[in-house]
Amino acid sequence: MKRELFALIIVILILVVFPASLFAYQAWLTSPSDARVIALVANAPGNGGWQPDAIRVKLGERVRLRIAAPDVVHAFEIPALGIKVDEILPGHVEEVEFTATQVGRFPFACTRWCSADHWRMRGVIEVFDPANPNPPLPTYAPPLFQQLKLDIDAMHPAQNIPTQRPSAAREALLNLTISEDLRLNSPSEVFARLRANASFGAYPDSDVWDAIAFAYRRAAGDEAIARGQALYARDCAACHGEQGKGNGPAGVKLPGLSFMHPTMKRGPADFTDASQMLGASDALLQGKILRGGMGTGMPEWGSLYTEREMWDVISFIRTVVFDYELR
Ligand code: HEC
Ligand SMILES: [Cu+2]
Repeated sequence: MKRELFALIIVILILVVFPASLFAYQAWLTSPSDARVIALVANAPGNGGWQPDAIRVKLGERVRLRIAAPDVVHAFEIPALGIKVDEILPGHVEEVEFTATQVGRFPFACTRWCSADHWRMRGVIEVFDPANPNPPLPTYAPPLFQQLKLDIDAMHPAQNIPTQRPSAAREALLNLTISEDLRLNSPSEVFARLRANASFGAYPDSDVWDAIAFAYRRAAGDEAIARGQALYARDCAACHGEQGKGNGPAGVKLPGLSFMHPTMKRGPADFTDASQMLGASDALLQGKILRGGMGTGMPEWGSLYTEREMWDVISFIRTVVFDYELR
């Protein structure tokens, strides 16, 4: 009997106490005591924005951000490090911990529309190496619009405009093959090439446009379009409007194109305007999104978005003029 009790105690030790102590040891290893606590206050830009908006961290340092949102609901993200806090409620404090394993400048941003100026709510975390305080600057491949020497501030009227909204589903019945480069050419240029191509001669303009819509949809892929839709809703709709009409509440007072071209309209771009959108290549749209609108009020997204995110959101913007009949 005594032996059995002894054996039972051993079994309990192995099954319960040992794993529990391992767990406790791990928790101790990652205990907050070794992290540097940095208090970060999230206020809408009109109330002071991020405070501080520049944070310097030593390479290898463990950091615990303690984020408070005094005014309204905010969110926090460092896209390049994959760190995010989806919601910081007024009066609450959210914490997020990470180790700075990489030297560089990592922009962070609020990802919740908190005010008309929300998109200005950005800051930067700089990770430096005390042993090597002036590392050589990294070199980047120039973006497509620079390689192509596109003037992204020029107007880009389409030479060819369809009379009805091109439909990818209608084209699926015809199954025409297009080999033009959809990233480098505008849809209007693709149309001109196809019209000049004898093998399309028998088809009316509307069929050629449907084929172009179908080609754009297939080149993007429905998953990219869905990802782009989520980004658009989060980051763009407040200015460009839910339906892309350029009528979002946060955009009404912005100078828009009138800043550079005095006769043009104010406010954000209207993505339903085929006369401009079909004249823009994806490369041109990417340039605008990457760099921003230089005085028009269009923010830059190059420091926050990955290249894939930019193409994703462009794929979604195309659905405003092209009917992909997505469900
Ligand atoms: C703060 C308001 C605002 C936000 C947010 C915003 N935009 Fe804009 N956007 C503008 C304004 C203003 C313009 C300049 C007007 C124009 O080009 O017709 C513009 C222009 C553009 C253009 C250029 C269109 C063209 O025909 O050359 C693109 C593309 C664009 N925005 C995409 C986006 C995307 C994608 C997002 C989200 C990631 C976004 N915008 C977020 C205000 C905004
Ligand atoms: Cu915000």
